[in-house]
Amino acid sequence: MAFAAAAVQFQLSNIVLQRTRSSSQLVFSKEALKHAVHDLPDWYSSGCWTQWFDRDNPSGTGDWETLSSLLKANPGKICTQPIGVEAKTLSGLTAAAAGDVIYRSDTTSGFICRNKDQPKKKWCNDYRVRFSCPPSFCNPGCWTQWFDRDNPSGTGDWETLSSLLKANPGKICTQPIGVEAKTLSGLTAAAAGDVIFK
Ligand SMILES: [Ca+2]
Ligand SMILES: [Ca+2]
Repeated sequence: MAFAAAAVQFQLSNIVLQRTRSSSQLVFSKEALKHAVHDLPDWYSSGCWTQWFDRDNPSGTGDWETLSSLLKANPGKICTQPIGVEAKTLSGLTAAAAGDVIYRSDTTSGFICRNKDQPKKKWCNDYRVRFSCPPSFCNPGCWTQWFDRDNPSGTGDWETLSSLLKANPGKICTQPIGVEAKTLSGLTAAAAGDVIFK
């Protein structure tokens, strides 16, 4: 979490810096920055954290919790392009608190602590890692196939969710987040000139 927030903060200060250098006055309004900072928690919380992973022990050359090996060992459980990474010792300490020198801790490598980097020939602690992932990974959406169960010959064309669910068990989620309707020829209701009841 700290990692992603720091990255954004860095980006924001970069923009300000660029503006200051290229012109004599700060073009960015205080209001815009306030909004950017205000929106940050929402933007951030729209992602999600994976579970914690601990695949290696420091007994070899170090504790290698690399993204590539974790992805291979846990298909579908980690996004391929995380937006943040967090590592803690099994007892819950950050690397800084544990006093370890960390070789890598980023969203492309994952986390690596090498024994040879540690002072006084001590080993790395044993770490577990987790990644934060973008909303597209956390809440994957999808469209069902198209359904056409009724004809307008009776009182109209009734493609109700309840009857479609009954006729197609397992093919539609019970609480869809969207619905789309088109005529069999592919027109929207507006284009077809129909008045829709619901
Ligand atoms: Ca480990
Ligand atoms: Ca129909």
